[in-house]
Amino acid sequence: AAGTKGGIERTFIAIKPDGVQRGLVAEVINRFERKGYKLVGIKAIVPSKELAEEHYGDLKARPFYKGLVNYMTSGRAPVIAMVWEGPDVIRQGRRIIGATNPLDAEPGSIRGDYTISVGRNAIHGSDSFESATIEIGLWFKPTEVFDWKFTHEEWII
Ligand code: 3AN
Repeated sequence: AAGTKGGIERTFIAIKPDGVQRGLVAEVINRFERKGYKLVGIKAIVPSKELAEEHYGDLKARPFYKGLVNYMTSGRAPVIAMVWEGPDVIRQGRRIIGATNPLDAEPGSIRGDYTISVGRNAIHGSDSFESATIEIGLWFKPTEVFDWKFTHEEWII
């Protein structure tokens, strides 16, 4: 399950091939981890055309759709697909990432700090509870997402 709406949520965050090529993997993980969110799933994957098309299904009519799918599936670099968990992580994740167009993204956000092009904006984050649920199910098998506790949630035995 993607989590409970309004409480502990899960969201799908993906470092796209340009973000991987830019060497931003550790930087992205650090920003979510230092905030206090929990990494419950992670893998490198070159998505199939089917997966990329389904993931971006709502953008099918847009002129950049075909180029977007080609770039996600090119294999020039993999996508780093992640599931992050924690309070309000869907909305907070979007804030950490910044606006879709990097030229509108606030300094301090990932896109605001590292990117300049809307077509190469380094990272994806689910924009709602509904899309988080769908996207986690698309990119991850249930056995690839883990329940675990921080030491501050549970004593070490
Ligand atoms: P977000 O990624 O912030 O949720 P969406 O869902 O509107 O934004 O767009 C998905 C992806 O499509 C963007 N991350 C970007 O890579 C690409 N994209 C969006 N708008 C454009 C555009 N005008 N030109 C090229 N690519 C775009």
